[in-house]
Order: sequence, then C-alpha cells, then structure tokens
Amino acid sequence: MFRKRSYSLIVFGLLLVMTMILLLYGSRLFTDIEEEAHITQEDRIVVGVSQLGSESGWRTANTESVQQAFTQQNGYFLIFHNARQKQENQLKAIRSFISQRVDYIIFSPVVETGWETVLQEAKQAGIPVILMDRNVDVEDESLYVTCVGSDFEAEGVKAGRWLEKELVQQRRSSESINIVILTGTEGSSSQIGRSAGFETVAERHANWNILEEKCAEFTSTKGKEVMKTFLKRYPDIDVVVSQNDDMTFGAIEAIKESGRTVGVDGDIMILSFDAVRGALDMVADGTINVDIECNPNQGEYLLRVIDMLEAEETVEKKYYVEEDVFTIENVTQEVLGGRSY
Ligand code: GYE
Repeated sequence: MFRKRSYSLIVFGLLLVMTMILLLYGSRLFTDIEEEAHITQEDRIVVGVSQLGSESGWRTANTESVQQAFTQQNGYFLIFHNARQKQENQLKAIRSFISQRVDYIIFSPVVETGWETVLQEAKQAGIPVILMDRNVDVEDESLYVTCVGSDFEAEGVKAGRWLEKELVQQRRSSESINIVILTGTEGSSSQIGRSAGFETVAERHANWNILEEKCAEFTSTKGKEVMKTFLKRYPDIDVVVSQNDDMTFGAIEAIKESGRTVGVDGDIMILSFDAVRGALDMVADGTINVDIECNPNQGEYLLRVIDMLEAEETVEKKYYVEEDVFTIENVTQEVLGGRSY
C-alpha cells in the first residue's frame, strides 16, 4: 500500500516538473517567434498589386512572376488583387491600397484611359505607382514613377517585317495578300501598340489587303468565335495575325474545323504574339509560322526598380523587357525546355 502510494507520488512529481519545463520553454519559444514575426513584418515593404485578370497563359505566367518576386524571404508583404478584366475593379483595388497605406502600388492597366483621378489620389497620399505590362494615357506623367513592360509597337513591326521577308522568300511579294487581324482587349496598350506597329509595315505594301480587324479579347473562346465569322465572310484568307497565343489556339481550331490548313505547309499563315510553351510547340511542328515573344517575367524587373527607389536612385520612365522572335528555324529543344509557362 505504502509502496504503491510513493510510486504514484513520484510519477505525479515527474509529470509536474515536465509540464513546468514545457510551459516555460514553450512560452519562450512562442514569444521568440512572435517577436521575430513582428520585427520582419515591420521591416517588410508592403506592395499592393492589381492584376487586370487571368484571360491568358501569358497573364498566368505574369502573375506567377509577381508572386515569386514579392515574397516574405525577399522582404515583401504582397497584397494581390485580380480585377477580372474590369477597370472599375482595378480602381477599387487601388483605392483600397491607398487606404491601407501600402508602400508601393503596382498595377497592370486593363485599358490606357481613365486613370487620372485615382493616380492623383495615390500621389496625394505619397504612394509611388509603378505600371506593369501595359501603359496609361495621362497628360501628367508624374502620376506614375515608371513602367515595366514591352515595346508593343516594336512587336507589331516585327510581325510585319517577318511577313515582308517571308513573302519575298515565297516569291509572292507582288501577289495580292488577304489578311485578317484578331485584336486583343480594345484600348489596351498591347492591342494599340501591336495594331499600330503592324500597320506601319502594312502601309508600305499596296498588295496587302487587311480584310477586317476584330476584337477577340485575348481569349481562346473569342478567338475561335471571331475566326469562324471571318472564315464565313472571306473565302480566301492568306494570313491571320492574332495578337496573342490564346486567340491563336481558338483560331487554329476554327480553321481546321472549316477544312483548311495552317502553318508552314498549310494554306493560311499564322502570325502570333506571346510565345507561351504551347504555342512554341506549334511553332516547332510548323502549325504557327511565327511567334513574336512577349516576356511575362516582369517580377525581377519590378524588384530591381523598387530596390533603386528604396536607395533613392533615379529611375527611367520606361523599362523594356527582353524579347525574341520565334520561327521553326530557332525553336530549339533548349528554348522549349527552358520555357516554364
Ligand atoms: O499578350 C496577352 C495578355 O498585355 C502583353 O495581355 C499583355 C497581353 C498578352 O492577355 O496574352
């Protein structure tokens, strides 16, 4: 009886000591973590990003690039918002970033116009605004700090120049060439620039007939729908210029369903923009004739710009990302293997 009691007393004592040790160390551990989190959170740069939507493979890659750049490890706290193609949603997101007093606002403007008031509000609040991918059309350029993106007009010119050369090679440079154009979101920088760039080359060729330009909103579904109407309306299309790969995928489906062929050995030439992995595969197998690359990996460029601003260095008004042109000749296994999106 006595032995049994002293045994349970020992066990009880041991349990008590262990619980006390656990409580002591446990609480120290937690305060350490809390303190650390507190310190890092205060040191972190808060960035509000308003992405315009998720309409294309390019856009998904662009979003991933931003999310991979503004991480906790890199010293950032990212507030990310997807505007689902609506300017009013972007305006709301930007205003909420202002009221949260973020350190920087980054946004990819769905269209170029209509931003003055909100940018004025950000300026008054002393929050620097960085444009990503697309540009804004404002009189007062001091309303934003800089823009990281592509030279869309140059991309359009590249498409035109490629067609010029290709027609010479095919000995068709004096033949009448029927062209249709699938354009992206109306009023967006990428649509405006790519249209204008291609147009400057097209103007020099009296034999290039632009039969019709129609908006297919940078999506595959719309691309297919618009291409179907083109095919019904125009029986003799020679060239399709499609302002992004997603619309191209839809257009190619429509063309194939109509019984016509595409690409290097087909009867309709395909000129596309973006150069996402799926499209590069189609360049490699000759389905797409040329793809004008548009680089969505803008996160690292944005990081560099913010580093410069933090160091109070002057930044340029525009930073262009690097871009290539892909045809069956230069889409190597290395290019395909290195493409993550
Ligand atoms: O080409 C398209 C996307 O603005 C560069 O937007 C961007 C364009 C890109 O939806 O796929």
